[in-house]
Amino acid sequence: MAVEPHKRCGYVALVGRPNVGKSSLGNRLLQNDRLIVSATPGTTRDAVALPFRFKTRHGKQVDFRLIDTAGIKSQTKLASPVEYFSRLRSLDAIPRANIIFMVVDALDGVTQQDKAIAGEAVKENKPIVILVNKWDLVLKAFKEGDPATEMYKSERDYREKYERALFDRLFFTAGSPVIFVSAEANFEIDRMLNAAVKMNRQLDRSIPTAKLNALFNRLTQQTPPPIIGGRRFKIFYATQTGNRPFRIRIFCNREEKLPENYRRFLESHIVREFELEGCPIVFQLVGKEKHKERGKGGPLKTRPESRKSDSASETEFETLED
Ligand SMILES: Nc1nc2c(ncn2[C@@H]2O[C@H](COP(=O)(O)OP(=O)(O)OP(=O)(O)O)[C@@H](O)[C@H]2O)c(=O)[nH]1
Ligand SMILES: [Mg+2]
Repeated sequence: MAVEPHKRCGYVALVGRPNVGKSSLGNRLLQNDRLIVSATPGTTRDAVALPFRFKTRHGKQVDFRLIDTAGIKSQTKLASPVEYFSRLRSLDAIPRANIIFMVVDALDGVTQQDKAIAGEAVKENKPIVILVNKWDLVLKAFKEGDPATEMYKSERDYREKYERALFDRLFFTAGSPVIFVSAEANFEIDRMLNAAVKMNRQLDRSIPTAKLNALFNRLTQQTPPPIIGGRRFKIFYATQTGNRPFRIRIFCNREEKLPENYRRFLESHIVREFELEGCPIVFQLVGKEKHKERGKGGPLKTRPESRKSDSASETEFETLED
């Protein structure tokens, strides 16, 4: 079957600190040298969307739009108005994207600034794939017996410790997939895209209500929510109300009494149970009073969701038949 040339596609944004290799990875994805790469941090100034097509391992073709962004510096380290506007454009790319490729450096580990950048994507309820770039430098260090590698048994040990430290720092992401890549060595580039395609499929999943409630029953029995102000948070019933981001409405006793760490606990278990790695879940809590009002036909007020809904959600990825 002929491939339709102008199908709409999904936006994937490469975000991260300056110099971590976003544009280099972008060039690998685009299979050309269109994006400027340089050892000087702050090379990319703008956030431009560029189309490219990827053939999955199942032979399907998927159209993407890649947004390469300027490295995001801490606000206190901005040296000029140009840097200020570059930073703004990078942050603006986050709500526009369907999926965030968050790039971190394999040698530096996850820094405070990485944490802040991931926080921006989480604030927008965006699904995140974490790319640990410059993996070739780690392999080289081990090969050459670099003294910095002495505290690790092997590359594998380094990788495991890196991943553990990463989740420690980025504990607030919803179990994002982590891929160790190298733009320089063209290593695992297809895996990045397969992860994005998979995530895009996951984002359209329906969570079966019966299974969701069974999970909540099990979780609240095994690990009851903490008692706050003399009363325990109680879940009566939960149901999915939307996708991109996943929205789950929870009918409960007191909507203001769900502590953040318990919210994360519920989110991480839903993500694990329904294989939604990296996809944030937004809970809309409906307390008993509101629940009653609703029964009377009153307004159903929910918790504020993300600042914007997934702006690109109508332009889903399109899978084109060969
Ligand atoms: N060894 C190694 N070097 C890399 C890799 N990826 C990028 N680099 C180098 O890292 C430097 C920065 O690369 P860029 O792609 O410009 O990084 P960036 O994140 O786009 O940087 P900004 O646009 O300044 O934010 C360049 O010198 C690249 O050659 C990699 O996988 N391995
Ligand atoms: Mg760049």
